[in-house]
Amino acid sequence: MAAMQRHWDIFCRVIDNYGDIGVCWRLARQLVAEHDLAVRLWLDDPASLQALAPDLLIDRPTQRVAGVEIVHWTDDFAVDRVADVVIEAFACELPAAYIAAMAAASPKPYWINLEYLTAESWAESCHGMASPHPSQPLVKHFYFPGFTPATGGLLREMDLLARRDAEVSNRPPGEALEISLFCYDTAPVGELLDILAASPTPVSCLVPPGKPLAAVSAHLGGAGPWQLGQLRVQPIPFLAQDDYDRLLWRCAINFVRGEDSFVRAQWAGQAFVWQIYRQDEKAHLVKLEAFLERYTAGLDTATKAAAIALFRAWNTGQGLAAAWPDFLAKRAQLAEYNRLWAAELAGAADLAAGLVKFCSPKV
Ligand code: TRH
Repeated sequence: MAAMQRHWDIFCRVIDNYGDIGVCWRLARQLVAEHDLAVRLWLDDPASLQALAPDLLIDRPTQRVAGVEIVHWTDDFAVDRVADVVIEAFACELPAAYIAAMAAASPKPYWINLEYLTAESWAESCHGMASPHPSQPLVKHFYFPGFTPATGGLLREMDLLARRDAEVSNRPPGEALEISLFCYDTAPVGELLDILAASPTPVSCLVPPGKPLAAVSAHLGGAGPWQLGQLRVQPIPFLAQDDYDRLLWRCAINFVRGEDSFVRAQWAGQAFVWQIYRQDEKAHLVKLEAFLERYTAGLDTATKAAAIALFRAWNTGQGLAAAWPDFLAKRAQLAEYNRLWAAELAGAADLAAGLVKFCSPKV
């Protein structure tokens, strides 16, 4: 590794939820652990990271966790040094003083805008695109995560699938069908619970705090846990990111949302249902269809129809009761397919490795 690329600054603003920091924290840890880089994570809302990284102390201006230097990004931001690679996560807008310092630096740092994940094909043509700064001698590059080798790939730790397989092979089969429920409060959660409550066999539904638990409480009343016939609905704590992975490996069906949990469910190799982050004018439904087209391309007709129907029902609130029985019946086929899907995706370079390569001096 050339010395000039050792220092990376990642800037992250939390818009809402945990996706922005979820992605940045995962990336930062991986750059340290697998690429031996010195990474600073500038974060405007440390409390949101504490949920995913319980070792973090929210009242510290700066601290080191998992080898990453975490700096509270406040309004009185001052530049001490410019990194060799600067990641602006999700167009969060770097401080003007930092941009000026980048412009004055020699050599100029690599400046990357890390974009949101989409399965739409335009991500391939936009990936890597250069955007010269209007007034400074700087060029920013757009880095698009994605599902094909022509994009920036997906976040995946080097040993992730091996760790998953080792843990799954040691696990005794449980009595109940385990379901994890991470969703927005706009999902048809009440309808799902009613369907599950009619199950003739035991079902355990594990619900993290925040919007998922709020939606469950709104439907069932009280704070839980709840027992409804064969259905047990169990509130669980918000888990550290690595423990959340283990939960996804363990559950037979994972409801996930947004960006990062959606990707983790794909690595988990279990059946999953994705609730996409809502956008104005239903733009998210176009993204959903783009993913469904890519993801279900290798499925047999019946399993494909079952997956598509459930994803659409979960995202539109229409048709859940009709879609659920087929999805449930196909969950073993979906799990098997998802393991192959994960293995195929893992054949491409992971996002962190791709970024390191992208930001290496071209000789
Ligand atoms: O929280 P999200 O809804 O984040 C969203 C999306 O990223 C969306 O695209 C973005 O625009 C918006 O935020 C601002 O869902 P996501 O992306 O799955 O992020 C959740 C993170 O929380 C992910 O890193 C997994 C982690 N997590 C845990 O670490 N432990 C837990 O117990 C749970 C439930 C999640």
